[in-house]
Amino acid sequence: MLHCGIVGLPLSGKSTIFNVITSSGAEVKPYPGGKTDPNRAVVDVPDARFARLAEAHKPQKITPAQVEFVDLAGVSRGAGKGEGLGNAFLSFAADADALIHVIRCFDNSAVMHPEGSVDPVRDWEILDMELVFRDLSVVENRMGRLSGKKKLTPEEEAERVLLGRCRECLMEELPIRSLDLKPAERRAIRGFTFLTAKPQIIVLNLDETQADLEAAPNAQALKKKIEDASLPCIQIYGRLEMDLTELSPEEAAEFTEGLPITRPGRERLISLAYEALGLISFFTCGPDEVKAWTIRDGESAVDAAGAIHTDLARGFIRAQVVGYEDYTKYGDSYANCRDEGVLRVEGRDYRVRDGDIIEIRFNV
Ligand SMILES: Nc1nc2c(ncn2[C@@H]2O[C@H](COP(=O)(O)OP(=O)(O)O)[C@@H](O)[C@H]2O)c(=O)[nH]1
Ligand SMILES: [Mg+2]
Repeated sequence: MLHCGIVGLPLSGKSTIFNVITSSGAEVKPYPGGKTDPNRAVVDVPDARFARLAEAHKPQKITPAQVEFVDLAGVSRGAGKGEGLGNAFLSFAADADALIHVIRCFDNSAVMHPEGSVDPVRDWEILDMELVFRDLSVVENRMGRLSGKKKLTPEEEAERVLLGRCRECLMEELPIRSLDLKPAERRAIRGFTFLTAKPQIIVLNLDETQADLEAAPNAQALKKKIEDASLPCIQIYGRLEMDLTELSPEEAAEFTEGLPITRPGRERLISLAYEALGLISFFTCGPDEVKAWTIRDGESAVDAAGAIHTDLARGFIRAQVVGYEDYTKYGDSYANCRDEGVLRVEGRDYRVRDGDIIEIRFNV
């Protein structure tokens, strides 16, 4: 399952956004393992195709794709070096597949700002710097340990060179994400769980009085920053959208008139996280269960089999595949699709497409 950690300065609206994402009653599942943690929630991925397939099959069980969100403690200026980011923060943030960075644009004198004024560009940079400092201290720790050794193994020597590149990048205040690393190099540093190596999604938390970014404080610099950062970025009306979750769609429409809210913030954010991470869904459909599975775009039929069960990858023979459009066009039935000639038999290297309905034939 995809894990997203929500980061940002104190009082930027992290908990508000977390509530927007998780407050839509039906989709929220209790945290697996029985533990309840008010700062963590598992949410169904909204997907109209999946809903339609479930409706057509009426299976005993429906299992949508899910994403976990964690509302992390606020990061203050200086936290990345001085007293540290805190163990709870680090253990969750290090675990995350992506960081959702909430930046305060709303200007409301009733809500204090830790820096004394509202400036989204400054806040954005403060948070990024704290992540850079933390990663830098991890790099220096490890390099210090390596340089204390008399002789390095070839692997350690390669690691030292690679960490040197990471350090150089961080010293320039750039995220490790911006380094052009080979897949093997990425794997080699995975264990350090660098926070600046994680994909980041920017959430600009606006007030209902701010019809667009133009109305945000320091708007011109903010627009430039968004362009330069080239990160996925969305605008959410945190508090307003949280209030909307309690209203009927008709009532909600009244409140959002004139605001660029076409889909609920929850849906937009989850879809964006999927996109930013290069994830796609494929489906398995039957009378027992209709299930959505998450894999990376570019993965093959045998990877898809492995996502279902290691046995299916090990004993993979072939995959029967129909695209979503064809499947629904021909009555949600493999038999019909076969008759119509749209059911394909694919080998292990077939590149799975978003929305494919797949059945794996295997033998173990
Ligand atoms: N006016 C306004 N207030 C907001 C908005 N988002 C959050 N707040 C308020 O700001 C305060 C801090 O929000 P919270 O989500 O707890 O921030 P956190 O510390 O980052 O988790 C709360 O009183 C929220 O009601 C917003 O979009 N507009
Ligand atoms: Mg909070």
